[in-house]
Amino acid sequence: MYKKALITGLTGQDGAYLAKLLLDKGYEVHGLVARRSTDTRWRLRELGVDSRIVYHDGDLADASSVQRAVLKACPDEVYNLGAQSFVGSSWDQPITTGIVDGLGVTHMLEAIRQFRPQTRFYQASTSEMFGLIQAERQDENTPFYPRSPYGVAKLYGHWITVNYRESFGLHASSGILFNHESPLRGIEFVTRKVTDAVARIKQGKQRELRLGNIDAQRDWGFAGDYVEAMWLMLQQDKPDDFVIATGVTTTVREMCRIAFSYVELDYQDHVVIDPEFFRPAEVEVLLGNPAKAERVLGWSPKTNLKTLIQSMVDADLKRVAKE
Ligand code: NAP
Ligand code: F7E
Repeated sequence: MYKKALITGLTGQDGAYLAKLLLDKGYEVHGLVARRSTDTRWRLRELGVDSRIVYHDGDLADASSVQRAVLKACPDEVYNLGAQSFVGSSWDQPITTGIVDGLGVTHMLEAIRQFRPQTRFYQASTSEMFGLIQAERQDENTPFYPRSPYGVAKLYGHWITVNYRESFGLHASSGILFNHESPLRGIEFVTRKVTDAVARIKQGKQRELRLGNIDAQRDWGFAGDYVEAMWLMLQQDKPDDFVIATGVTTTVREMCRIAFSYVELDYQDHVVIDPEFFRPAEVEVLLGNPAKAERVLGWSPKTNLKTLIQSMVDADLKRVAKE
């Protein structure tokens, strides 16, 4: 018997990779997709999966649409990836971020509890919940200290997932994922902002790249590897929480060096520090410990940062050349 999955955030980076993974495994894939005035399905087309998905019009802020999607899709598994996911915007839209990234999780958990309690649930939690880090390497037992409205909203989403698991016995798991990137990453995130700029500068279409705090450190992995961990969590007998990371941390500065040097440029000739891109409160360093995921799920990252950034530069070089 094939399984049915419902993905929120289907049109985002992770949604597209996860849809492909599940379709390849023989799942019937449904997506909750919010109406927008512009096309949002380009990532699904890029991976060749857009016509193989059952779409449900809905928004995580609208509990009735979430309920309808669950009732119509009758999913075996729900992956809740929908979110206002850009940390920088969360200071400009703190209320929307709180409703979608926080309350939206409860809308989905309530729909499952009331109408389909056998459904397994995955919550897209984040290393941003660690924020001002309380341990050098963060794992499932590290205390949280979020530093942005995004981190705070996600922390609510995380704890309500734990609470519904403990209160109602739902098979609800939370993946605490560290930064993961790909050629399908949104252009506002720093890796993609850099690889897009490298491609433009190399082709004479841009001269400089304006960045904020390039001394910040992140534990960056490849999104394609990370969606596999999401799926593995829902295949376990017992729901649980897992840190998904590479265990290596790198500065934004070093990531720039990797990207520019790949096309024989020196980042120091092009990067300009601009106060506009500094945050009201910064997460200076993140470094995950994925030992539990390795032990219980048998998961480990397959892609290192250099290979990842070079693949993103390659994709951007091709795209920019066609513009
Ligand atoms: P993304 O590319 O920004 O995608 C976000 C998705 O959420 C998009 O499909 C977006 O739809 C959808 N969405 C936004 N508001 C919505 C609403 N009100 N109702 C329903 N859907 C809505 O994010 P991502 O990188 O794929 O990340 C996936 C999830 O993992 C997010 O929850 C994110 O917070 C979390 N996460 C990401 C990372 C990472 O490094 N990528 C790490 C940890 C956790 P539109 O296309 O219509 O805007
Ligand atoms: O910033 C610094 C910035 O926006 C990374 C989301 O997927 O991962 C992501 O959140 C670092 C920060 O990602 C610029 O200050 C410097 O220290 O690429 P980012 P993020 O904030 O880490 C987590 C795990 C999520 O859950 C989120 O959804 O880079 N930085 N200069 C800059 N960042 C940006 N965006 N732009 C700059 O110009």
